Amino acid sequence: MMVDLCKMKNRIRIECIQGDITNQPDLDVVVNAANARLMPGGGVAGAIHRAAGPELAEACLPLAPIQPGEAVMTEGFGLPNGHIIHCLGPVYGVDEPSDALLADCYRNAVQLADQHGLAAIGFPALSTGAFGYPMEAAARVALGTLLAEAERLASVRLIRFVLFSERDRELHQRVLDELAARV
Ligand code: AR6
Repeated sequence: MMVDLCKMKNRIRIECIQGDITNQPDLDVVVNAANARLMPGGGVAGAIHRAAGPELAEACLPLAPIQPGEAVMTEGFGLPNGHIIHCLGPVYGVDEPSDALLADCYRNAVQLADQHGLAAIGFPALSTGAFGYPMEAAARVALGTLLAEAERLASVRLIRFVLFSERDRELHQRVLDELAARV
């Protein structure tokens, strides 16, 4: 049932689904779990560059390198979305403080989307793959940051977490339910 899958905050819907970040055609922008050079890699970055095509790497060249916590935007090229926001998450236990840097990613990405007048944004679980961030700790930082940020957004109306496994989706939904009940 729809109402079980989302939380409304300041008329913003936050939802957690299981799926592939490269296959979300109803979103204006998807977020890439990038590397500092903004080049193709494994995981999300590999999938996004494959789906977007080689023009994406060309468009990224003048924007790189980026720092942990930073977010930059390109167009979507072959992706079904108009835009891609590239975030460099912290390498867990290396880029410190990891929680503040991960929060910066989510805050900077959603603000960038809002500044460009976009309404619907999709996030993967940044830093939880190759960069080693424990999933539940990352979910608490991500969802806590976005719930706090929701008050300040003017154009963003939908925030979708796209988790690769059903287990990760359930974990994010549980954390979202818990955090949203407190605010
Ligand atoms: N859609 C949604 N989620 C996905 C997808 C997908 N298509 N593919 C993987 N995930 P990662 P990071 C999940 O490693 O930890 C790259 O090589 C995955 O299960 O993509 O920020 C870059 O080049 C995990 O939970 O991102 C960087 O060097 C989450 O997305 C580095 O990895 C993030 O996994 C970035 O590492």
